[in-house]
Amino acid sequence: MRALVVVDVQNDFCPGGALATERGDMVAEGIADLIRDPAAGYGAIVATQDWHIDPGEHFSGSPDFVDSWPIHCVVGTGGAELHPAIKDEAFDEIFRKGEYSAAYSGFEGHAAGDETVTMTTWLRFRHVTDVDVVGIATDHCVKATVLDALREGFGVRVLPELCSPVTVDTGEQALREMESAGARVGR
Ligand code: VGL
Ligand code: ZN
Repeated sequence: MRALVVVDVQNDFCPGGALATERGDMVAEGIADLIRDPAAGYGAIVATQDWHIDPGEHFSGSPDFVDSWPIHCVVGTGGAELHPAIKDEAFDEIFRKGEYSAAYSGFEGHAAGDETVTMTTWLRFRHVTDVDVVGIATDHCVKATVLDALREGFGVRVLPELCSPVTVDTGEQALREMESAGARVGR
């Protein structure tokens, strides 16, 4: 059984947002098409949200855009909401991460519907063996989520046309890292 994992497709990571990535809107529209495609054949479709309250040094007034960032995805703000193209989709679950410290991987999060449930537990309970990972940012949260999924023993594909990087170079580098770790890049 294969699941689709939609990583951090939130307004702050899209054009007009606090930490915008160039391809954000395109990727959101493409993911919406995939979710609505009955031929895609996913047994489950989940999303993650970067979900900050007071994440310490993850926020900085002088960010380096590697380990520190402008204020983004603050709980209760529009920037933390899912992109309009996907916000009304019926995700089977949403996993939120990063309340009080940086958390790049969706596997560090917990289910919106039950704080005690992690993504690993949730996916295994539903007999998910394989995941397709898409979303934002290729070079940060997508990469971290893919690497954790591999460590947890899932078969992993990352769909690069449905991912948006912070920078093109670090995005390409991240895809190579995911591939060397055992992910398939593309279908
Ligand atoms: C992310 C930077 C800071 C991400 C989250 O979702 O890739 N990037 N927080
Ligand atoms: Zn963040």
